[in-house]
Amino acid sequence: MNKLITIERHFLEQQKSHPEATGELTDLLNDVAFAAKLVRREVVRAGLADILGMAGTTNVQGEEVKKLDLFANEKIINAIGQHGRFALMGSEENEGTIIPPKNQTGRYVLLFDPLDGSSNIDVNVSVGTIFSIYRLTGDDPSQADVNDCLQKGSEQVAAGYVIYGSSVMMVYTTGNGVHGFTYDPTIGEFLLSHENITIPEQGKYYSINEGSWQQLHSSTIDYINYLKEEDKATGRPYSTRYIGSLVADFHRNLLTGGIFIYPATRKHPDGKLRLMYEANPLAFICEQAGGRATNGKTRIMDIDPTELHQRTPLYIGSTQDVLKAESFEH
Ligand code: P6P
Repeated sequence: MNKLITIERHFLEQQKSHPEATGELTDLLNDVAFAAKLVRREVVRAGLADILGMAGTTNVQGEEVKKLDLFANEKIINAIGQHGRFALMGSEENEGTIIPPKNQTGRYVLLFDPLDGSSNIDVNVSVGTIFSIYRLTGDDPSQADVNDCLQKGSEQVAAGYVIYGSSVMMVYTTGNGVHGFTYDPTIGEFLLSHENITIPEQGKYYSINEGSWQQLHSSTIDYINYLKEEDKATGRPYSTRYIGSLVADFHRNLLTGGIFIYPATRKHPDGKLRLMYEANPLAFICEQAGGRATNGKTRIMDIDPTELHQRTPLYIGSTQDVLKAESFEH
């Protein structure tokens, strides 16, 4: 029988393992969980609420913005910004940094992708919210600027994601392991369902868009062909699993083992995925679960950021699988 532990209770328990904690991070995480409940409410009824379809605008990525992207972005900014705990925010949907509605008083920075994989919303495929939290680099919140958003992933104090799927789950880490919570709509709470998630050392799934075959570099093609060869001793051939929704693909591989790759391609020479609010938070979670995350050569969380929306190739998942993939890249 699962102990009925809410995510708020779990945040508090985690705080107790940090004697120096002031409780501020706990408050931030509670704000994020609350925002997740607001987004969930709309996502799960998207087909009914006439909020499907293009909002007719495009985001900084030049991608069509669906109404739910816009909604999720606004909800997160307002639901979290109103308490003044964050001095600054950065979102996939906003070109520049966001100063929360309340004046800059908090000592933290929130970077997030409000609704990743949103192109899947209309066909009822899982989508997700990804978040990453840093401390300000200086002491004066009113002086916070974009440089506070450009810290290495290794400086994150917390990271997580919400997956809006067959059930809605929130998964997070503060550096003390990875913990998953399943939303119970009958009580409106995220309840602990996956304590101390660890990723298998090696998996049997690989996730890559094989439709980009013509754009892949030969080293990536060689690795994928290696995975397709028959060799029981090394658990091959692997099975391919690619949903086209990063959070959904990552979450499956986190629980079952495997590797997700969005490599450098001819169309995306720096990869497609974003370092600050996609690769870094998932890398923090993956490493805390015992996995590995690199750009094919360098640890994701060691990359020195230069731009808020910069892209990176991403090899993430079971340690043995990522190491094997890297061996083809050298
Ligand atoms: P492709 C969704 O648009 C997304 O940002 C990620 O969620 C997903 O992993 C990736 O792009 C899919 O990209 O080029 O395979 O369609």
